[in-house]
Amino acid sequence: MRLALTALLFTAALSAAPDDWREQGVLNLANSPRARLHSVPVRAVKMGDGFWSARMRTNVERSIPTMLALLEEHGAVDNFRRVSGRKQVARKGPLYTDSDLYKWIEAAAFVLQGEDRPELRAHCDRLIGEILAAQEPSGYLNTWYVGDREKLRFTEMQRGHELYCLGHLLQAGIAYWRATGDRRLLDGGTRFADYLVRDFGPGKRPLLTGHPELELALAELYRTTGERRYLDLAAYLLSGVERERLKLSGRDIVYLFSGSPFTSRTIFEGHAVRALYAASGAADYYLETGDAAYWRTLETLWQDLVTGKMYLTGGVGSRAQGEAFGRPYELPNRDAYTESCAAIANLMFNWRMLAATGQARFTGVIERALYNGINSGMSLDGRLYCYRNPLESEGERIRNPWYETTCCPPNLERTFASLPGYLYSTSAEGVWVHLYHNSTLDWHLEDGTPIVLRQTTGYPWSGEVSIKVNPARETEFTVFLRIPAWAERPGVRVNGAEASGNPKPGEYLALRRSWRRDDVITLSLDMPARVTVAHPMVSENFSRVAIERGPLVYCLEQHELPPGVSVFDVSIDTGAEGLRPEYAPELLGGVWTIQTRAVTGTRPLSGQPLYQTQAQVPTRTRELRLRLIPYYAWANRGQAPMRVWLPRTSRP
Ligand code: FUB
Ligand code: ZN
Repeated sequence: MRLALTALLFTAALSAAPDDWREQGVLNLANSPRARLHSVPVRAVKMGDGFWSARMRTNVERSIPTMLALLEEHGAVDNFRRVSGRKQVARKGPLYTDSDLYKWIEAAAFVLQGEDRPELRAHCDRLIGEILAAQEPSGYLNTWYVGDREKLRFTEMQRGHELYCLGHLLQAGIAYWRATGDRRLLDGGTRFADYLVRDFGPGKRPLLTGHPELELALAELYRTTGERRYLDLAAYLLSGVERERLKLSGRDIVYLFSGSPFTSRTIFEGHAVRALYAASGAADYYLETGDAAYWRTLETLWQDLVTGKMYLTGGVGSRAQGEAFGRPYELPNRDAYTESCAAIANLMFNWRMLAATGQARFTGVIERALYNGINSGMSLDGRLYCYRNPLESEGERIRNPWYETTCCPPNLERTFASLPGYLYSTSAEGVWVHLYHNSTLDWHLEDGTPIVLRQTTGYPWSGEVSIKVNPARETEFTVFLRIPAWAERPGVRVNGAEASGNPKPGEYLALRRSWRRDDVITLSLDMPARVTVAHPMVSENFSRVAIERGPLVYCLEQHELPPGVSVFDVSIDTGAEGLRPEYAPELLGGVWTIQTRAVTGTRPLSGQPLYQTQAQVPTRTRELRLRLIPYYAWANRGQAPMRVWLPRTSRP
């Protein structure tokens, strides 16, 4: 009764405020009972010049337009025209191509949430028309299960992707509504969701997300409409109650990360993207319900992830076989699967965990994945994409404009386009600063007081951050400032005086006071290059080191070595003066490199036997100087061997 009343009030509030679409962020957590933090709208954050705005400009000017041309060329739009009868063509591509177009629209929608781009909007409007023209009166919409394949609908749920595509349709529809107030695509997706609610579930036909994704989309649809039935459908999918009706085997259950109660899970296993999308949906469910069993599972899984299954880059998925998680500490570098979508899913999962708690350990993972394992996924010119993001390479081709399974490129595009929505949050106590970048937040505190936060920084190259706090009137509230876990001696000052409270690495510093116009917070993060070692059970990295600086992981690319010297025969000298950050304005769009001394053998690798006695190993080495580049920027000067984890010289 109480729930029904809440839902009623929520719906009423929505219909009373038709402009709500302008207020909603990456997630609309405004009414989520277990969300401590609430997203701010993407449009409330204007990015200033800097690291991410350069990337975002390339995204909107190159990646998004070229990807639309490729989607057209490969038939992703024609597949809809074929179903609507607008074009007589064969269906092209694998059975999940609809989702690629939906993700592209979502990317465009995030751009439109921040700025007017009439041409981009016109493309979206045209595509929405094409998509909706293919929708059946029942609400069903999928370009694969038509014609001869119609009889297979909802019979191939392990592999079918019907629900995965619907999840992306809903997310695109919601993002486009939040961009423009235009509900057409959202209403189309909702019609399909209603079709499911009507015909599937306990006592009706069974349903399973062979590829989780619909769960999180349904939670967001609930947040958008206030209609409880969508959250209930997500709960049903997460409950795994249908495993017997669908005769699922243990292998399916592991691989799909669905088909058993989410709350029975104790480890991340199986297909990495599926598992992390499922966990994201489960976190959404927790944010709406506070179900303690869900929270216990989410915590257990998070620990499993960060203690043994996540790469230094924030990438996940160790095995090509099944695109799957491996055992704990199974983190091969060259064979790392680390799909771009999996790193993005890692961000999505941690964003929800952060919203629930306000704990910086989740933001640390977000930042790690974003700057490294996600960022590496798109070339600097915005036209090529990585599907895999390994930490070592012999120089094989890694970046392509298009993949037969092209899930990653539009996923990267929607992530970059939505970035302003990840910098700040609000809570009942005040405002949170998660990520550092030149930007202006123009929003309000949760008591309604308008506030502008102006952030100035050279992050991630420099650790100096200044934030001007401008509430419309003097108001007491807290500014939560994230102190990255790697920061050794963080300094925080307010109006020039040392801030009260102890800034602890890996936590948020709560700065509570009566804030007045033009109060200034300064944050100083020392950013030396640092030497990172892996747990001894990560056998590949035994007696190797990786170099990091600030949020960035570094690597050695063959281009940095003289002829005849291989990245596989270099040990670096990490001694006190061994690592020197240096700015290279002409390199890779302008990056800070790490200069280091190193040693290499004097015999070419190709002439060396597979095995030899220790005594036969030549002892002569030669010294060289080299520079490491940020990992995200590798494979932008043509293909070349690359290594993140490097042997360290034993030379004194
Ligand atoms: O199955 C659709 C997409 O293809 C998944 O999200 C990716 O991991 C890849 O398997
Ligand atoms: Zn992908």
